Amino acid sequence: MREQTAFRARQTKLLHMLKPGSIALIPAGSLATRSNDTEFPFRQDSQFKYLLGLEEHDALLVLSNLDGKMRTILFCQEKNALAELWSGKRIGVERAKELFNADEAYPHANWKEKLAELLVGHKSLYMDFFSHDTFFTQVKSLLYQLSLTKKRKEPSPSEFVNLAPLLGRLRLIKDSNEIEFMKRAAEITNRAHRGAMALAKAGKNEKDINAAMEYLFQRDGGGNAYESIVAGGENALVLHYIENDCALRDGDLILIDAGAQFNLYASDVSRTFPVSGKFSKEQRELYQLVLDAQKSCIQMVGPGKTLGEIHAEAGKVLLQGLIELGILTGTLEEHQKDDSLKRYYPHGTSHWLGLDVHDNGPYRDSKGEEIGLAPGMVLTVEPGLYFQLDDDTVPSKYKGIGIRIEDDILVTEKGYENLTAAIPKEIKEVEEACASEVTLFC
Ligand SMILES: [Mn+2]
Repeated sequence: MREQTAFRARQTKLLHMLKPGSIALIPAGSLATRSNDTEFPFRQDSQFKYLLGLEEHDALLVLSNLDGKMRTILFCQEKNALAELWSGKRIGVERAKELFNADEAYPHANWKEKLAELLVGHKSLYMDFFSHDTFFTQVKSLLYQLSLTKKRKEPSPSEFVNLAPLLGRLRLIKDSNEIEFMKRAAEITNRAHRGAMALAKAGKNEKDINAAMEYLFQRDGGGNAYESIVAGGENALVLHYIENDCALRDGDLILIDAGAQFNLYASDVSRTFPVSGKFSKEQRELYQLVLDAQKSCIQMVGPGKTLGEIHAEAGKVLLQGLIELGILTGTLEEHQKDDSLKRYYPHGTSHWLGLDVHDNGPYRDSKGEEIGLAPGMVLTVEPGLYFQLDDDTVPSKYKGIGIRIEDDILVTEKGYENLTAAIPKEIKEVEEACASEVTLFC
């Protein structure tokens, strides 16, 4: 029940962000065709999910702020025995109204007629114009029809505002329910990464590890939050490698970027460990450097800090280490100026995390300034180093090595809480986890 209260609280917050005389439309996700008449498993739209816990497609949430009255109006599928026989239970209009404490609820089948009535009287319409194209086209046609009735006394929407930035701002700060879900996702991810460390060895394939992690994600939660990256050896040099089908070799590292979701809330974790269970000297040198950078960045997290400052810290530690290892010559300042690190570290250090693995929160405010961290925000910290095989600036002993270490960090009043701290990352812990046994089916 606590979660229902949270949905209502989020709707109210959003309603207060709308100009008086406004209506906001938030459609549920749609089914996506996989091939011919089969579909991908349904995944609820994140904006809709944030505002309402209904797990169904063919639904629409309407928020109205008119004449000082705030109303929540819900459209969803009607009960239908035959349809439910094929596709599963539906909550039904009456139960949904009650469960989600909506002011009004209507069958989704005739949403267009009812929405045309509801739109009248509102001056502004808020929706996410960059997704739900079909829905947008249908709404546009309703608005056009309404605009033709020029002699009607009440207005129809003639001002259109993008809803996504408003929801993005709200979604930046997680409430206690969301934090709880993200902690559950982190626990599942911990079990899966530990499983992967224990299972990986020469003779196994990336797909064995991928499938084992997928099983653990599904057993304990809601599957993966994104396509897992299980990259042995030089496959780690492809940042978004998802083929996951090569044999694992002794002497190689394996980079795994994989996270579970729980109640659609994502975790996003990378670990890199030796297939043999023991780091070589070169692997250890580079791994320790990435780990030092990651820990130094995490320690910075706290209210007021920015992702830019965190990224700069990662760059500083990595550059300093590369100079010490003799991979780079020259001074730290010179390399900071030339951005020479980009060659070995081409991605950012952090992104927002939440219902979307790259959560849709803004990174800059209306003045173009970087958003400062505040309690309740969740970000990743994921520095890495990647040494391409054909890069002649790299000593050959380091070529082909790719390392990334990533944790999920919650900003708190005093600093931070590392949600994924239980997943081994110190060299000793990682080697111990690699040497341990795992029982998958228990
Ligand atoms: Mn990430």
